[in-house]
Amino acid sequence: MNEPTPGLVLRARSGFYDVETEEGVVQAQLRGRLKQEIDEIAIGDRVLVRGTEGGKVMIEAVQPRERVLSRRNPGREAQQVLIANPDQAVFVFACADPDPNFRLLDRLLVMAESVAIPALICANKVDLVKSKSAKEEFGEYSDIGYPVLYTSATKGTGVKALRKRLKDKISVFAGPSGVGKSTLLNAVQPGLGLPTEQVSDIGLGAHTTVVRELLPLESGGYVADSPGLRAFALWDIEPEELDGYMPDLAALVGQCEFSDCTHIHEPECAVIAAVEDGQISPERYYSYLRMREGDF
Ligand SMILES: Nc1nc2c(ncn2[C@@H]2O[C@H](COP(=O)(O)OP(=O)(O)OP(=O)(O)O)[C@@H](O)[C@H]2O)c(=O)[nH]1
Ligand SMILES: [Mg+2]
Ligand SMILES: [Zn+2]
Repeated sequence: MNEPTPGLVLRARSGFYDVETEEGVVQAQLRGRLKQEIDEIAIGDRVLVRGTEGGKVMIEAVQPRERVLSRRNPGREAQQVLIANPDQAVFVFACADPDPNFRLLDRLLVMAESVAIPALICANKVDLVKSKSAKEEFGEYSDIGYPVLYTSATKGTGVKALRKRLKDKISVFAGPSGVGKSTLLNAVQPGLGLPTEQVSDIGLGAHTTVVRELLPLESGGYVADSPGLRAFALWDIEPEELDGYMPDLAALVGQCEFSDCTHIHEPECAVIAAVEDGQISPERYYSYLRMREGDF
């Protein structure tokens, strides 16, 4: 590895990085000079590495990021990059046990839209409910234009379709604790050996690492499991921008009487009219109102 070699950062911990290259995974350090130029390297970063005479492997350059998922770092001004260059977010919710929290799903979808990360919804644990009722609950999101997969990680339902969706992409899994994210990933790739039924750190201290590593998939692509992503920690959205990040509302705002319409009380509001005639679901509108009021 005497020439600069391209690689992908799979893991980052205290100054050492596992970088996947065509010669395998190497452990690399950041060059001193680079350390001053960039604050941190995140999983998903594409880098150039090169071996030194001393036998170390150094990261020599970091490619510009296409997109990032970051969160506000509590107590600090800076954003913490959770994952660089994700191709999609997979939001996993259970059809039951725990019951789906659509307010949280709506917040996660808005967050993904705001950073231009395509979202895929997984309605897991379909084995616990009637398939008709699962479709009634989650089908609304297909109508809005989001792909929805109905899966059972324990029965194997929909796992093949999910595997196909993950192929050759960097995907980050998120959703409440206990919905089956880790079980699903283990089903997608037996042997991954992700611990399940862990006590999640959702709601606990602000310093828990949310996304730890990128796991290579045999069929191509990478996944990052996460122990409960808290939407509010990722929030960086102005109230006036919100309607633009909800596709069902965004399609209509041009028809509101006032260009600065809040869609809360104005006359001749196309959004309110659409809620009244059933074109926009009351649930989604309720999510909008809650987010608009800053309630996360
Ligand atoms: N019935 C049923 N149970 C499931 C399914 N998927 C997962 N489970 C169970 O749900 C529980 C939680 O699964 P996990 O995979 O640990 O959930 P998680 O989303 O990774 O949870 P955190 O890591 O805490 O965020 C386990 O007991 C699983 O066996 C499913 O499709 N159907
Ligand atoms: Mg888990
Ligand atoms: Zn309006």
